[in-house]
Parts: sequence; structure tokens; C-alpha cells
Amino acid sequence: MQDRNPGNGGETHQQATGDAPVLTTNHGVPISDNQNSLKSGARGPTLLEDFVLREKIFHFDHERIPERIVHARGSGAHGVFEATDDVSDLSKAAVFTKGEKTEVFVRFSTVAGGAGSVDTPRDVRGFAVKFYTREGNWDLVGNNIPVFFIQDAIKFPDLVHAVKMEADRAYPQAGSAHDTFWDWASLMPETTHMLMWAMSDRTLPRSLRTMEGFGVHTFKLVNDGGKASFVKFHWKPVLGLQSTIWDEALKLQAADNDYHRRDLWEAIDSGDFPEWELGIQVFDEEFARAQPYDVLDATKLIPEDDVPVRIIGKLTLNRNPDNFFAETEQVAFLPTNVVPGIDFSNDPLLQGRLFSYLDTQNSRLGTTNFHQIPINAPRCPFGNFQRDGKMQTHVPKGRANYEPNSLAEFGEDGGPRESPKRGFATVNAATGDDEQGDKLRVRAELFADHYSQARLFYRSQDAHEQAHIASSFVFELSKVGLEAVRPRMVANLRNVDEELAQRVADGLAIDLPEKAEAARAPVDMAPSDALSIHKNMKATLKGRAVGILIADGTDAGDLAKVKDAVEAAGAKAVIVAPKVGGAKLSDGKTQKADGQLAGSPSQIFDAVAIVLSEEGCKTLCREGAAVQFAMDAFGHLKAIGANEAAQPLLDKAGVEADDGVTGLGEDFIEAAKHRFYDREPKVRMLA
Ligand code: HDD
Repeated sequence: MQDRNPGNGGETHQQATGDAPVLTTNHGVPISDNQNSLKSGARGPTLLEDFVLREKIFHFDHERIPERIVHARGSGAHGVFEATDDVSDLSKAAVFTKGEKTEVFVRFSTVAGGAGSVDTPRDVRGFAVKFYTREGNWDLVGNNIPVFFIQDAIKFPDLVHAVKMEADRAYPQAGSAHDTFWDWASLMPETTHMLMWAMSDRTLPRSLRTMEGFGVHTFKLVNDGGKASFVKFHWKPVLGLQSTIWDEALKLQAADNDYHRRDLWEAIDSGDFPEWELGIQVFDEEFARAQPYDVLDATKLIPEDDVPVRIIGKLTLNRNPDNFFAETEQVAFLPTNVVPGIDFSNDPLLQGRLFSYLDTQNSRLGTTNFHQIPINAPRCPFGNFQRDGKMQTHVPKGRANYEPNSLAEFGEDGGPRESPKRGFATVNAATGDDEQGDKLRVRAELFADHYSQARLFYRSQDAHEQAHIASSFVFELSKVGLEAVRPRMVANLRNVDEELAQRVADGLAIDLPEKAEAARAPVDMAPSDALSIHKNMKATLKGRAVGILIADGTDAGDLAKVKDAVEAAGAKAVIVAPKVGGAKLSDGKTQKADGQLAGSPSQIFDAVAIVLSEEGCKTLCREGAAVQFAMDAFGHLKAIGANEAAQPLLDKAGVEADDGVTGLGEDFIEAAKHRFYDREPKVRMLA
């Protein structure tokens, strides 16, 4: 007889795994051998009758579902939302009852890349939150930028086709720096405001935990008396805002494809729970009518200086998914998911979304019953007379599958009934957006102003941020092969800011083109600090990571001191050494490394400390990865703390003395809370 499973077969395996449950087929039949298919003789053909093999391969062949057409790359987490302020005068939604805690699932995403693409391209980030409220699911499906590329949903397929990889060549992946995107964008002046945000460091977040989120559209809050107010939703990260810079983002792509996913997972796993405050900007029709922009236009924001953000709740992400596919992949967000007390506005972009998301889930998840998948199912009781369909998992009892019915009068279960009192009722109060008129394919008048807020954004940035924006335009337009697109884009930028247009033209080495004709003359708006990242960063080490480079001979006391100080300040101290097994310290003990030097470049850290002996420094001066470690930390404007013996390495890396280059004491801990943007002109030419 043949040996069925040499070394690991049948009963032996069961014994080896103790009380583990028995492996079965999908239909519950116990499996005796999960290593060998059924053959006619040891070297003979495999038999069709092997249902264990066929079922396993059949299921495997169908493991993938269509990825999202946009936002395919995403990372999710569970958490809780707590309402912290009483807004019952504005909204009757239970989720906003002060003290109410609501379970949530959040999915962050990039937009353009496929599911397997990197985490750190220059791209908008999705920020989608599903609140499992006791009155049904509310999904706030937003982005990390408060405005959008287009004003009307009918342009969405064009936007997505233009930005994703080009149709014939299937590249580039996850990036907008290519012909079709800029060809389209330069022909669509309404994209200009969003382009300013997209070309800023907003699209290079340091972490998902250090970016804002926005509901983007104007929505409505509705109170118990039926009174409606306009509202914009904001998520403010408790850690403050933080972004990387472009060269760093490029190098992060090589260092760690999963930089943001890993950061989110590890933060939650270590109990360092990411938090955001939920804020609202509330305004009425009178305010809306007095603005030089239309509040129904998703390419416009409402300056926080005009309507301050009122904080009404806190989101805490406290649990990683148990299973990526079952939860993060199968979660289905629907802007149509609103609850009593929250309503839509007539924003034409939002109105189109109300169709698209429901529709896409059917093709993505393959059934109209996607709401029964655990991650999508409401946590409150739900029921209606919708029946059957693919993958139906509910087993409704009785005959009541129509309404009205009088079955209850005959002692049968008549099923649920509508509730005028508790049910969702579309708000009918005049809120300034409920106008009606002739059937027309038009946009409202103020939608034609494409530049005022782009100008507002640019002029609200500090000088470093403006230089980054100008340089990003230069970088992206330099990647465009259709040369006529470059001046066409710069012609639009002249309506935003003449100096910006000139910088971009100079960076592209082209003549300044004629100014594009604006559909409506832009107006000047007062600059707003809320739009700048640099003005909203926090001087803290909380949530950050400091890389500490050591080698054989490193002084044990110096290392312990800097590591303790970093940890006391709330950051993660990550020890990097040439060998992962560790380095032999001055006291003869071996210090294990958290990361090997070649796989732990400085771009994955917020600041670096270099603690070397003279001998160790000599060795590392001959190691490209060590020189690069210091050079990139300097180039990425990070604090570098080093002891005297490490100076030759700093010299070799071209590190020059400035406020960010310190010893290993308190001055390093202070410096590590900052980036040194003033250093940048020393290390790169910006536009
Ligand atoms: Fe969208 C996904 C955000 C406009 C059509 N969108 C999607 C996701 C986010 C956004 C965060 C990922 C959700 C998840 O994690 O599963 N989308 C936005 C924002 C927009 C916006 C903030 C403008 C303010 N989207 C928009 C328009 C349309 C769509 C105008 C179509 C008319 N979006 C979709 C979609 C997706 C999607 C094709 C892909 C997967 C999905 O819906 O569930 O239906």
C-alpha cells in the first residue's frame, strides 16, 4: 500500500494538533487528508471523483471579487463614535444625542490605484465612516480634502477614466502625473481649486492618523420640529496634521508599500488608538445666499473663519479587523445611508452619488443582499418585505411578504409597518436649495466661478507650502508628453495667482502663456489659516516614530538615555542596526535591532538619532545605506540627533549644522517634534 501522507498524515496530524476541530468540506464532511489528491496509483491520473480537491480549487478560483472602480486600495478599522455636545436643537439623529456611543467601521483609501498599489502616491485619500446607529446605518463617505474635482456627477466617469492608468498602455498606476489626467483637467477649469489641494502636501499624509476628513457636500441637519439647517462635516485628527514631502513619499514607496496600512494596524494593535473630533459648520439660507459662491457647489468650501467648526463628537478607532476580506473589502458605503435628522442637499454631485454607490455594490458584491453581510448589516433590528435574491441568508417566516396586509387579524405575523413618527421623512422646509423650475441641463450661476477659492487656498499657505504646490505642478506637468497641455494648464493658473503661474512656467522652462478667459471673474477672499497644514501641526512626539541607528561599540548608556527620552515623549523608538540580530554595545551586551538598516531607511521615521562609537562610525561610513540614512533624514527636513563620534557619518552625508541637527539630549527631543522647512532651499531646487 502507498504511504498516504509521509510524515504528516491522517490520525497523526489530528493527534499533533490536539483538540483542533476537524477540517471539513463546505458541506460538513470530515476530511481525512488535506495534503494529497486522490489518484489512480501513486504516479497515475488524478480522479474526477475527488470532491475534496474539486471543492477546494473551485472555491479558490473564485476568491477575488471585482475591486472598487475607485478607492480600490484601502485599510479599515473598527471603533466607536461618542457624541460630546448637545445638538438636539439642530438634529434629532440619535447618533448625536450627547453621551450616545455608536459603533463604527472606517475605511481609508487612495483613489486612483488598484487594490495592490502602494499606500503613498500623490493622491486624495478616502475617509469613509459607517455609523451603526440605533436608527439604522449612517455612512459619511468623505475624503481628506473638503472640495472635489467636479461639480456635477455626470462628469465623474470622465474624471476617473482620465486619472486612472491610461486605457491602452495600462500605466501609470496610482498617479495623476500623466497625459490623460492633465489633458482633461486643463480643459476643465472647475477642477482648479481641487488641483491646488491635490498638488499640496495634503495628498502626501504622513499617516492616516494625521489627516483631516471632510463630508465635502453641504448636507442638512433636521430637528424634531422639522427645521432644517445646512451643515458641512469635518474630522479633525487629535494628533494634528502632518504630511511628508514629495521626495520622501517617492522613497517611501520603495521602503514600504504598506506604510499607512501598517501604521494604522500597529497603532491600534499597541493600544495607541487613533482619534478624530467630529466638527460641524452650520449655516442657514440667509448666510448661503450672501456668499460669493454657491454652497451646493462641491468645488467650494466654507472658510472656517466665516463659520467656525463646532466640535460635537469623538471618533476612536480601537479594533483591527478580524479579516481583511470579510470586513475591509466587503464593506459597502452608501451616501444614501442617512438617518432621521440628517438629509441631503441638492448638490448635483451628491445627487449623482446617491445612485452610484448602491448600484456599484451589486456588481462588486454580486447581490442585492449585500446588506446582510455582517460588516454591512445594521446593528439595530431591521426588516421589510424585500425578498429572495442571490445569496439570501435570512429565512423570513410566514406569508407576509406584501403590504398592506391584514394577516395579523387572523393570528398570523403581519410583518413590520411604516412609522410616520419614527421613520425617515425628507425635509420639506425651505432651506435655500429646494428651488424648482424648467427642466434644464444647466448649472447655477455662481458655479461658474472656478478660481476664487483656488486663489484663497494658495494665498492661505505659508511660503514653504506655496513652493511645494508650485513644484508639484512642475513635476506633474513635466511628466506630460502632450506639450500643449502644459501652457494650457499654466494659462488657467494665471487666474489663480500670477506669481504661481510664473513659477510653474519657469519650472517648465516655457513662456508665460496668455491668461485663460475665466467664465466668471474671480474675487479675493480673506486667507484662512485652517487651510494650511503647517499652521495646524502639533509640536508633539505622540504617535510618531524615531529611528535610532546603532552599530557595534555604541555606548549602552547613551543609547538607553535617548531611547527612554523618546519613549517618555510618547514616540515609538525603533532601533536600527546593520544586522537584525543586533549590535554589541560598549557594555558587551547585544542589543537586538527592531529593523535591519537596509530595510529601515530614515524615510519611515519622523526623526532620527545616530548613536555610534568611533569604530562603528568608521564601519558605517563605508555602508551606503547608513550614509543615505543620514542624508535622507537631512533632505526630508527631519531632526537628526547624533553623538560626537557619529560626526564623520554626518559629514559624509552632507548634513550641515542647523536647528534640526542636535546632540542626543533634550534639544533632540524638542527638535524631533518639528520639521525644518527652512532647510529645504539648501537641499533642493523648488519652483
Ligand atoms: Fe465616490 C467610492 C468618496 C464622488 C462613485 N467614493 C468612494 C469611496 C470614497 C468616496 C471614500 C470609498 C468607499 C469605501 O471605502 O468603500 N466620492 C467620494 C467623495 C466624492 C465622491 C468624497 C465627492 C465629494 N463617487 C463620487 C461620484 C461618484 C462616485 C460623483 C459617481 C457618480 N465612489 C463612487 C463609486 C465607489 C466610490 C464608484 C467605488 C466603490 C464604491 O463606490 O463603493 O460608486
